[in-house]
Amino acid sequence: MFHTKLCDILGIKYPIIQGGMAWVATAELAAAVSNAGGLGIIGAGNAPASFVRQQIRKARELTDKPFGVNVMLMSPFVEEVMDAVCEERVSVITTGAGNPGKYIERLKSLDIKVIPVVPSVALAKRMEREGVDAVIAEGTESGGHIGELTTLALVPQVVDAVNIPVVAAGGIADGRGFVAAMALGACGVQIGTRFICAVECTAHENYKKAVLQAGDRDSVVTGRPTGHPVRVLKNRLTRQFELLEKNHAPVEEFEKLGAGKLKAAVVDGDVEYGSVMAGQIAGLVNEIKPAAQIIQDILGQAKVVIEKVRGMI
Ligand code: TUI
Repeated sequence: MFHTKLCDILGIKYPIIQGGMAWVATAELAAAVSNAGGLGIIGAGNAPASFVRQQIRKARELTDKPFGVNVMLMSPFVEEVMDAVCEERVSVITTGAGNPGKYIERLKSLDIKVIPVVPSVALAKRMEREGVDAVIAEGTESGGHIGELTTLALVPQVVDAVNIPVVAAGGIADGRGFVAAMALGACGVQIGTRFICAVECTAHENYKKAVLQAGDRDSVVTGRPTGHPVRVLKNRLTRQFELLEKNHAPVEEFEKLGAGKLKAAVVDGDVEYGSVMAGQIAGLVNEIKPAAQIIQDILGQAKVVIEKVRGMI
């Protein structure tokens, strides 16, 4: 059911990639998603290579299925993290927050699949030319660092512009979103926010509760003046960001306020003054359940949705 080209390329059962959320996407979550037939991803975020290496080894103990690492290209440790994923020969690398061009040749020579997140048609085309295996077209509905286009506008335009598989991301958390992504021409989906509320996700319970309680309008985009906008759930920290914006504060002030705040929320559970990154679809996430159940529910709903649409013809 729902076998696509992406499944063949990655050696997975279902075309569902778990978002590589920094601090949230640990070995435990990645292994659970991979064991359930999707592609689990370890989020490297801003962590040093030693942490990423330890997470890869832990994931290998928890699953014999393929899994990947998301390399955040703005990380101060990006070079050593790339060395580590190459040495460890992980199956797949997804990248975020930049252009992975200079790493592609080396990764490909080691037979590591490369799937960058792209926020535009231009970057998708460039990545295809440089030999990546697929792209993730991520809409502005997503949590964390975002581009400007919505998933509904971005995905079909990227699909028409490239000949490699396109994975849709941003605002997808159930079977309706899954089918919508396929209708736009995607070969798979990347799902982040829904997996925050997986049983196996090691994020602090306060973080999970914040996502469970969030409604449709509870996320906001901070840091636009820095050129690196980030979608997070509204709290005391986002009000401080709003003040900086109102006062046209220098970029350094934004950076100072944001430093260490994601870890504070995810690891320490400070959901008032921490950065609670989550997508607009958080309002649809109302239950903590095992990753395998999340995936099976999405696929089951997708089947029902397709039957319903068929009945309209
Ligand atoms: O990367 C993400 N989401 C993230 S990264 C992150 S850590 C962070 N924290 C604070 C500030 C910035 C990062 C939290 N969430 N998603 C994938 C993504 N990639 N979204 C947007 C992009 C992107 C943007 C520009 C990808 C490529 C790009 O290219 C610019 C260029 O150089 O061409």
